[in-house]
Amino acid sequence: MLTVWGRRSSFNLQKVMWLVDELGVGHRHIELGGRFGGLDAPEFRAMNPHGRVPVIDDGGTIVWESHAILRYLAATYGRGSFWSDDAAMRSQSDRWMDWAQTALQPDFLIGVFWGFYRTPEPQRNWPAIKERIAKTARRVQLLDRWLADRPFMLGDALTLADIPIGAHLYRYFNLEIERPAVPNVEAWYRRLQERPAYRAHVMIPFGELAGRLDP
Ligand SMILES: N[C@@H](CCC(=O)N[C@@H](CS)C(=O)NCC(=O)O)C(=O)O
Repeated sequence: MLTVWGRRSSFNLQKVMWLVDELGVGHRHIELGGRFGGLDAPEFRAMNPHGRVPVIDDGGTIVWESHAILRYLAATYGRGSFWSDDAAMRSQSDRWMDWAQTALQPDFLIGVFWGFYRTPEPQRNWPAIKERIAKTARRVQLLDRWLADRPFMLGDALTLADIPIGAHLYRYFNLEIERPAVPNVEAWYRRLQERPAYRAHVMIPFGELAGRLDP
């Protein structure tokens, strides 16, 4: 039996739960971290020395780091759909997953979501926030060009390439910030919202995180 630990409000947990649901893997989910605590418990630290969520235990195989978990789940339960044995094919998802974590995430999730939404108003650094909003806009415009002739990131079907970027969209489109017109990204976001797994695990209202710099 697969067990997944992490609070439902965690962006990194949401990606994992979205894929678990897309794959239809039976599982048990345990809320942990944030107001649920438990990150410093010795038994949790024994699984993840960093004390962070998400973590999975799949019949004794323990994995932490959300993208490592996505790849493990895809390779184990999604061969032929979310996982290819061909390295060149896999690299197509890999590059967008890595781009999401190393480029989009610092600009949007850290710079805008944390810098603006999660920071109490008196502490906000507006020049830095504005710069990150503008950088995020340029990244989303690049996505808009990429998505001009494909319904999902790699073509006709949802793949791992959609998950980390797609998980950002709910927050991006629900913050009170300036956004450029990005019709192709908006159409992709609508397609993701048609998926029950996306609605169940990514479209989680995040009001409890407003103005809170603690996890
Ligand atoms: N790079 C890690 C980041 C893990 C991480 O920072 N998780 C956050 C939640 S999104 C966390 O555990 N925060 C502490 C808490 O929830 O109490 C990953 O992708 O899994």
